[in-house]
Amino acid sequence: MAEATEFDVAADDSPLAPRGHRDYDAEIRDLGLKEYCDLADEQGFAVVPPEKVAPPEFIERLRNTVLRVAEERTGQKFSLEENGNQGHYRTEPAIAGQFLLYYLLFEDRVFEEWLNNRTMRALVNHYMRGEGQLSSLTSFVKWNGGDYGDTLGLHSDTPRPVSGELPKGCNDVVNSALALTDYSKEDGAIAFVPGSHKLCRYPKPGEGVEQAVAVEAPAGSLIFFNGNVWHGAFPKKTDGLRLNLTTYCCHQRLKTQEQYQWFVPREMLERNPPEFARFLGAADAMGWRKHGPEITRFSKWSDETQPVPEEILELHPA
Ligand SMILES: O=C(O)CCC(=O)C(=O)O
Ligand SMILES: [Fe+2]
Repeated sequence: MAEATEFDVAADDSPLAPRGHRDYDAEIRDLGLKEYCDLADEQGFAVVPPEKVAPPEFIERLRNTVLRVAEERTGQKFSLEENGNQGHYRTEPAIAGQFLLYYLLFEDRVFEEWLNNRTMRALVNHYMRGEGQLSSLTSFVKWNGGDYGDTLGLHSDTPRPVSGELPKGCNDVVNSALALTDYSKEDGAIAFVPGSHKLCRYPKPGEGVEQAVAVEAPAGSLIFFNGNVWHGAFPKKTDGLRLNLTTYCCHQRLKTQEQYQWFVPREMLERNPPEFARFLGAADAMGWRKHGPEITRFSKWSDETQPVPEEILELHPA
């Protein structure tokens, strides 16, 4: 073995090395989430039960708000017992029996309350050592006939690197579906191939279908999964809606799917804890224009437990 030199990288350069600002593992222990992290490490996903996530009234508020946004965007009436209709809301992927409601954060205060959810944030922090940011906040609205075909739509969520190999630490992205209706196989539950995250590659078409399992879980459960695990959904064969709120997060060094960084209103930053600003990339200097990196401005805020300074707030729309 070559002798260490002063140019060697830090001894502990594992993806889970503690680079963050807080003790994220203590947070996991305090919230009683260790067993779910162990499960997620082993299977690639874990289902956190409703009582560890949010009160039923909060889930109901979220569900009602998602239904309201669905009505506003489609021009159609929605109820949980009836099948949906995309109406004039044109988005992709265009799949019969389902659509996605994108970019929900700015639709209602309930979504920013969700982003402060301790359980979800502790899991994201644990897997990304505090370096996670919101990439997209969406709802999958699905009804009878929603179907990804024979492959169950199995895929990994991690963006594909040039090499085709997904990161072994599995933490470039993490995702979670907060079930807003009960999930069962017949109702088009999310499907996972347990352990597939360890292969660190995408599935070939049709691969993994035989091993796929359905998540059967009551509304209010948080289905948390890492970016490498193969997942899709079983066909929805029953009438009525399957609803969720999907919080897709990526490492701060990656591009987000939806635009938040400069678009978060100042008022929203002021009324939320400072960690919220960091989670939204609201103090991320990258993406500069003629003023360059503005190092002095951005270096004013290096500790996410401290209030966001005026120098950064003033960059956000009033
Ligand atoms: O529930 C589904 O239809 C699939 C969800 C999915 O692929 C995702 O949230 O990344
Ligand atoms: Fe996915």
